[in-house]
Amino acid sequence: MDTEWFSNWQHVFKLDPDKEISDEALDQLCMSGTDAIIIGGSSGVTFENTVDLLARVRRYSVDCALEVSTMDGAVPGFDGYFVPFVLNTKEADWLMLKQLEGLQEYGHFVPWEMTSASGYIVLNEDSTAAKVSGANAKLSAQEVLPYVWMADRLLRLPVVYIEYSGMYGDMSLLARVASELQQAHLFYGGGIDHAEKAANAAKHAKTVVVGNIVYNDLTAALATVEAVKQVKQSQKA
Ligand code: 1GP
Repeated sequence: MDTEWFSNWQHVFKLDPDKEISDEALDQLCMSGTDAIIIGGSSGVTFENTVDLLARVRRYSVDCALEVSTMDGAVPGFDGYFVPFVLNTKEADWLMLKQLEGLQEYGHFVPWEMTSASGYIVLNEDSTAAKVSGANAKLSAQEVLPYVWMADRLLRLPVVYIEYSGMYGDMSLLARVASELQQAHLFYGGGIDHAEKAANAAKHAKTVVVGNIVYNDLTAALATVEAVKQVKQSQKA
């Protein structure tokens, strides 16, 4: 059963603290009807740029979560925290050791009830996320499924995140993953630069994450909110 603090999120904008965003653009994103802003990035994340972006998003009532990918960027005051575990990495650092280091240092301060492990399956081998984390991203659908079973059924992680960062993913694979999940909440992110792509992802993922297009085409980014909401509404009917 999906009763986590992020259960109701259908659409999310992911903002990179290492990238510039104007007050006007941020205002439109936070007022767009999206369910949350996730702050996170694969490189250049610091305490300062994370605090700065959090403070700016805090002017709005929208939920704001942190994806904790570096100890430097571990900032208090968010509504929730995702700790990513890259399931298809070859490096123990990204599977568990960095997270463990974080707990050794800050474990006593973790707000556990709003902190969730996020089981990432990184599927775009050219993405920074894949390169930084040493992910074995070239996987067939058949090869992805055991990762999904491990995350969802063995480890019982609350989140499975299908991550194509920078590239629109295989929607038939996403559909297959969705149909296999027994309890985890499915996030999809990657290459959504158009309302239609957002709508297609929303047919399968519980939460659709829109990242980079925010910086390249704000109008297209904003249109994804309504597209996702419409699909979710029709699924309810
Ligand atoms: C990245 O999944 C997110 O972590 C979103 O991907 O930047 O390609 O939209 P994009």
